[in-house]
Amino acid sequence: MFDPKAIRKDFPILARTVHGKPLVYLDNAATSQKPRQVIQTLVECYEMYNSNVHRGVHTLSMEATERYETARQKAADFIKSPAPEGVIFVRNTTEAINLVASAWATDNVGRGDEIVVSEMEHHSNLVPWQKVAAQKGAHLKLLPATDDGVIDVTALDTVITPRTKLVSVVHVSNVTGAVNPVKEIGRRAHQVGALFMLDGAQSVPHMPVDVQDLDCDFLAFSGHKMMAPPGIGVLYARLSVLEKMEPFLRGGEMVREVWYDHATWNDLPNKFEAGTPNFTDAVALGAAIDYLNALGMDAVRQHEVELGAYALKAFAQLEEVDVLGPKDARQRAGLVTFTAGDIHPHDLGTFLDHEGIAIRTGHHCVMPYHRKLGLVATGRASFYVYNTNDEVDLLVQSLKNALAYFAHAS
Ligand code: C6P
Repeated sequence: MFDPKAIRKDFPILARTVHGKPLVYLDNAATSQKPRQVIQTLVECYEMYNSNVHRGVHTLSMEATERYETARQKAADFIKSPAPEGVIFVRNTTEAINLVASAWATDNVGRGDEIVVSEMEHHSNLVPWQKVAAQKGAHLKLLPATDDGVIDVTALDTVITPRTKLVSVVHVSNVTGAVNPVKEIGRRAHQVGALFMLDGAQSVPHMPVDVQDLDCDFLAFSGHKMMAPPGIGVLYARLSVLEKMEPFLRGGEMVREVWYDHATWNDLPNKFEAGTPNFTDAVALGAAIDYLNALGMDAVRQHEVELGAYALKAFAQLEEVDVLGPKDARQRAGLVTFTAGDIHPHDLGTFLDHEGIAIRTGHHCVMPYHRKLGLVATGRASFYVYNTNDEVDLLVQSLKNALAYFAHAS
């Protein structure tokens, strides 16, 4: 049985206090906490087999290499990649998207071509494409969002055209929480011969994600949002696409043979992993995946839908609080972005922090969409496997206290 109270015991940090109150950690969309099993994996790595991978014939190097490649297989299985070579280890979602914007777009986007994103993209899936568009003389086009904060599929046929080379959208919005209709978007992209990329930063940690079922050509995600350390992430790519791409970075390990004036490239995935990779954190990502698999991703998703529904219902009772995104908890991930009357989100964040509650406040690196909604900043509570209804109750009670406090203060 899925038991968040038992799960909490695996996360040492959840036992600490903040300002004398038990920590209520509701900033999981920014980064998640780490279970003992992941922390222990890192300790074991440094204490037992730390050594460079793919470079040594000695025992430690071979042990490290074996564990690094096992982690790749685990990541591949987690997203149902048909082959481990389709998993490129990178630092994070941002680097994964930049890899595609650099290595793929350089040779595949030309003057007058189109790149399509949505208007709710994180800066990581917008700013790299602005550069590609400017350099290549291409057009960056936007899929609009509905009033409910979901990518509007009625716009697909007009925005995505035969000139479109790539459609890259956020699977789950880190602002509206919407689970976007990505299969439909991908179908339309492929219909016009474009490639289809998903920003999976907020989906892969929270729900089953199957790259074959979604039929995406690229998928980017970050380890630190799914219980692994920061500094390790994944770019999944379809092998047939990856094979035709030039390398992203050049240097050691990505080469097969080097002469003074030229070089040839290593096989996949090494071709895209120049320099010593972050093998320790990759192994820890493998441990995080083991942890999530033991819980079961269907159960993780179910828990967050229930928690989200519970939070939406509680928030609905607060008159001054407006929640962004779909009304139906099944159409959204376990995160709730909101405004609370006239209280500036930063003041609210500070007030809640004094209650031991960590939420994120600001534009969440999605400035243009906030601007479009006429908002400068919002508050966001985001959940994970260890959060409970009791914590939602504490959040709601503290929100009520904040509303009363700031009403009195003004
Ligand atoms: N969003 C948030 O608090 P990195 O930083 O590369 O691991 O992830 C970037 C990123 C890309 N896409 C989406 C949808 C994201 O949510 C994020 C990270 C965090 O919402 C930090 S800004």
